[in-house]
Amino acid sequence: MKDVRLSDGSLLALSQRVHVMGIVNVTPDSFSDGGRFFDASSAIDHGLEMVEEGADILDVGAESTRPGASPVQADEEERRLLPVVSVLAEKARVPVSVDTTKASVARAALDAGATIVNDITAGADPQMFGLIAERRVPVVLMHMRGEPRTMQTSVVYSDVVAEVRSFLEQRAAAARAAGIEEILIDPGFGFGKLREHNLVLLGRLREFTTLGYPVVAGTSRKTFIGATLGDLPVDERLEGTAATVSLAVANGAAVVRVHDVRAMRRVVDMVSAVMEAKEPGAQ
Ligand code: HH2
Repeated sequence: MKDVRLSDGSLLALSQRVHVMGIVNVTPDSFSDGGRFFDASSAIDHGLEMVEEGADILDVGAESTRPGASPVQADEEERRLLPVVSVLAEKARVPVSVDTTKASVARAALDAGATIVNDITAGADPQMFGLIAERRVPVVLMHMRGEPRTMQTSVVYSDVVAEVRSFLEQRAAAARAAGIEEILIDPGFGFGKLREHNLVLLGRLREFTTLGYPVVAGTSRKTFIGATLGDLPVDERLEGTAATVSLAVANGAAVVRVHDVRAMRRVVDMVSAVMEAKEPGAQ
């Protein structure tokens, strides 16, 4: 696993350990922690607490992407994001990524101190790749079918792993052609995928690592977990999330994007220890 270089020359040491990306939602309608961290100071406190709990990256987002969510205007997104990004960038001791699909919002967040862009549309905004290349920051490219409002309505794949993989390969090539050097890829659990598609993607996550980019897995508290365990509500998906995070790490994920940092840090470290284990005395 190669490390990812940030624009200040520091590294995301993915070769050293699987990174836990803590989710900071500054949205009134987020699917999993809807509105709890909507005001800036609670979002900041929540982010700082996640660093204490072992987060390696904080991912700050202000537009809910849950199925059926409505889009947020750029000025509103910035109004929510920037106060949180600027304080966390100063105080958090870990890199802050901005979860946005808009280049103008990404630019403002980078100016406020974010050092990674997490784009669930993999650069659909025509200005996005140019901005990221110019600022020399890493990007997370995610696969999504359709757009959040409509994504669960037409979900047909003939081979979900091959199709998602080939999309990410193409977007990564486009990002490189635009001059972006540090790229992470993400199959986009829950984004335009049926429950079974998500399960297959998780079971075969290893196949994405052969593209040569670090793989990000964002399964935390998602609907396919609730559905698999008998319609469990979002606040009862911790064990299911732990199972998916374990499998993601066992199948080669370099970064897991999670809400429950304390618990998932332990899950990640436990699975990593097993994967690295050598018999005492063995060569
Ligand atoms: N999932 C969500 C948002 N951003 N980014 C990446 N790279 N991968 C993901 O799987 C991913 C993502 C949705 O989760 P959440 O942020 O909890 O909810 P909401 O979109 O309602 O804010």
